[in-house]
Amino acid sequence: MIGQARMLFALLTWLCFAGSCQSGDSPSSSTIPQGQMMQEPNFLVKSYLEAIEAVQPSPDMTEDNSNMVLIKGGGFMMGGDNDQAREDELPKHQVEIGDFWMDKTEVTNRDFARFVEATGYTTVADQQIDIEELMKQLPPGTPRPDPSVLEPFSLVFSSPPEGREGYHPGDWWQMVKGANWQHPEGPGSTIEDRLDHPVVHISWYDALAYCRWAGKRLPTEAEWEFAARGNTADQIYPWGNDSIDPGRANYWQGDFPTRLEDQDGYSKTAPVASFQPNGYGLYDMAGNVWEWTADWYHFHYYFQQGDLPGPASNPIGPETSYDPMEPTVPKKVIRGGSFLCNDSYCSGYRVAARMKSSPDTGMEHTGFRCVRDVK
Ligand SMILES: [Ca+2]
Ligand SMILES: [Ca+2]
Repeated sequence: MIGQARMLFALLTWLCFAGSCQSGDSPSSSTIPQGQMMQEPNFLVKSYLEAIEAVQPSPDMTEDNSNMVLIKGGGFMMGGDNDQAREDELPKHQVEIGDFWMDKTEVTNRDFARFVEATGYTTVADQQIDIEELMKQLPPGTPRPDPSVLEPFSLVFSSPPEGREGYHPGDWWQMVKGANWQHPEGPGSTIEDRLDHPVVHISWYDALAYCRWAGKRLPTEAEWEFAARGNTADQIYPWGNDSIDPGRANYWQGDFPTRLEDQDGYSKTAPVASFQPNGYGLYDMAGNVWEWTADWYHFHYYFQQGDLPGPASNPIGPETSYDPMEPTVPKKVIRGGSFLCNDSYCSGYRVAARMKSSPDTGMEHTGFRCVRDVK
């Protein structure tokens, strides 16, 4: 199964490498705000954008701020606060943010089920790739892939055996056919007892579609960090500078990725708002699931921002994406860490910590929350 999935990845990566989803800077769709979409999407991305366009905003949702917090804007220093800061979190630089509303919690399975029921939306992880369309995109003579390669799948965490050195993400991410938001661990698993948990296996496009239905949008990376800081300055976590402990957030205790001690009571997702909120009343800004932001990820973005003569005002991220670890794959920024983070591995629950993921990728530890402009 892994080999088949890798073949599919190779095909899709070729599409990107051939220029169909990387390079350029003009938006291809009114759905995607300026700066958030690259030109000439491939046939898969076009279909995702069309599905978003087809979503009609819900009149009930667009007037409802009941699960949201009004964040009063201001200036802040964006970027790493301690010696765990990685190169892409530096330099720390001035940013000014306007007022906005933000969801108090990550979007839950219950929320997402309402959206799917109202709109009939199908997530990326649920979709079968059209082999005829795929073949049209590939160079003449490309061998026709086995149809089983194109069956829907998503990435599910599984601890590798203990006792080895040098684990790699490929050792703990399994490509599971039939894994999606309704079946987080694959066929046979269910969300029936997890309706108040964050929805997972959500691609960036799926998150955008939900936000559109709710009359909201995804936060920019700067808005997300401003909100996570909870009206404090230069502190490492949403709660301040005290080290993380199992009473603070849903994260990984033990040795990642092989030994989970589970002191916080949750081996995977927790119900949203199971831990104390930050100073703005926002829950799970550290841990539980990673959260999509609107912005492209670029390794050097903060260097550019640090060179500006004054504060960046409501920045919307770079116009292109660059991850030196996978230079041919455009990625969006995700924030806040997940139930898989601990200090020895990613410390993603720091308010300044940045991570990235391909916008068409659903994973078991990634969800989102939305924001809304102040009228
Ligand atoms: Ca946990
Ligand atoms: Ca979170």
